[in-house]
Amino acid sequence: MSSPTRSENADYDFVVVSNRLPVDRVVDADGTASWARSPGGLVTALEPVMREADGAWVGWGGQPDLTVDPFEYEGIHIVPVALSEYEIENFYEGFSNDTLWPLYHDVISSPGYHRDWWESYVLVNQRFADVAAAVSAENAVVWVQDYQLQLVPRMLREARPDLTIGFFNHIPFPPYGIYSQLPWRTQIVEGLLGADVIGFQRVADATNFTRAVRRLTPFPTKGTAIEVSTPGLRARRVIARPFPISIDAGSYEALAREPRIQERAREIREGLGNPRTVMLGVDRLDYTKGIGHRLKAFGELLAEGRIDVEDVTLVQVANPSRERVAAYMQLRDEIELTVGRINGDFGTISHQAISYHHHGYPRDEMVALYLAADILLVTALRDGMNLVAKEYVACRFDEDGVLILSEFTGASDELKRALLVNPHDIEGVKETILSAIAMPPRERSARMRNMRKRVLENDVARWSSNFLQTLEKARVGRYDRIAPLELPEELEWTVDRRWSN
Ligand code: GDG
Repeated sequence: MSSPTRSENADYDFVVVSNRLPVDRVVDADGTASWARSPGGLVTALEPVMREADGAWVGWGGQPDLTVDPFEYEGIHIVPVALSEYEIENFYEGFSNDTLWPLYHDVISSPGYHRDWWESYVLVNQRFADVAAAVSAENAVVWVQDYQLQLVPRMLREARPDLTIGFFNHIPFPPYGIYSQLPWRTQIVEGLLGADVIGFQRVADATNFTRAVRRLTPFPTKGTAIEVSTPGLRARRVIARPFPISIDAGSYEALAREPRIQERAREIREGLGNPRTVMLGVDRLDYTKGIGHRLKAFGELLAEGRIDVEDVTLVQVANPSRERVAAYMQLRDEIELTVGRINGDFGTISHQAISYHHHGYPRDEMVALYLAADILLVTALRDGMNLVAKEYVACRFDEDGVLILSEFTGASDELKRALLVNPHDIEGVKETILSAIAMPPRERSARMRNMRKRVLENDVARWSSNFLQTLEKARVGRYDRIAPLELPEELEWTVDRRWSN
């Protein structure tokens, strides 16, 4: 185990810490193990920064008891952290995915509060902090990612006060009335306050957090600034503000422009029996995504004869997720029962109502699906951002396609020309689906053009550079001289200019 202080070979000036590494351990049929790059947006966003800064990435390799020495992968220094089977059950599936995830998503599912899960969360966070402390050079910048590691900023600051520490929360931060259920609510807030800059997806997440700080700590807050004074440590100004994440929009558009992908999109439509309208849903199979609400609206439209199965097909990709957590097993059963019923009731020999896929696809196929879809349906009940919505927009270089987007996603703050829906309002969702089907081409393209401008301008490279520039200002101590900003009601797309503190 690494020591909690700086080790002899601590020589990375930039360190990213996330639960999962940017590479996955893959084992061939003959038992040979190797590493493959995981396709996530975070990797794409941080890769150029990592290379330039000669950075290290600290994270878990995705399998139990994987004790592997640090290694280099395509120019990135990978520093694996081992998790035991017990820790995967208690820290990861338990506290992260069955306590924090439902609590932070409006308690859509009931969070479990178990002291042994919490103990495991503390221990594992300490391990990540120890490893990060050991590999960080003097005065390094460390960027911690997401809700699994909220105690790491404080643990790291205690071990290494010289570091500049950033934290980004990919999921929502709940209102205090919900957050206050958490028996360990004060420890989590104190853990996060170890960072210099705490980033959230939406304005509402940042204001929820500062409100929790006011209720649970003696630290004064003003707009984006929190004045933290801890006995024995220098008083610091912590900045908590939104940095809405995005995608590598250019690479999605480039793929969509490839003739082979467009050909594949045509094949997909043909395979569906060339319906007039193809609607698409792409989600991890998660109760936050509102897949059931979408199916209900679609099923009712078919039952009422307001759409015809010959004309409209819904393609639903439900990527398997957290399959050992009980709430996810139950959700899968519910969704698949509903899909089966709708297909049984309305399908014909030549036309299925719902083309349902419980597996993941390669990115090429995803882009072909985006191109094949006249309408993308995003009906999340709560979602930090929702990258799928942005990917659809980035792919539609033809300026066609209609985005139906839940107002409970972070993306709805920026994509105002989507058809915004409240997914709980089933009649509203049904009406919106009908308007999307009937929308004239001119209106489709005007809306899509507007959304494309935002997604292409505010891409993920811009997101990471905005965050890191803010962190750099914290590093050189400039915050002490910068007046805190007031948080607006909601985020405008010009966020980057207005928030350039
Ligand atoms: C969390 C927050 C926030 C899905 N199926 C396939 C596939 N995907 C890709 C999508 C997209 C990603 O997975 C899903 O991202 P989302 O943002 O939609 O949702 P979460 O997984 O819940 O992500 C969320 C995000 O973090 C980032 O901060 O936006 O709010 O919950 O990129 O394309 N990719 C491939 N095959 C699939 O079958 N290749």
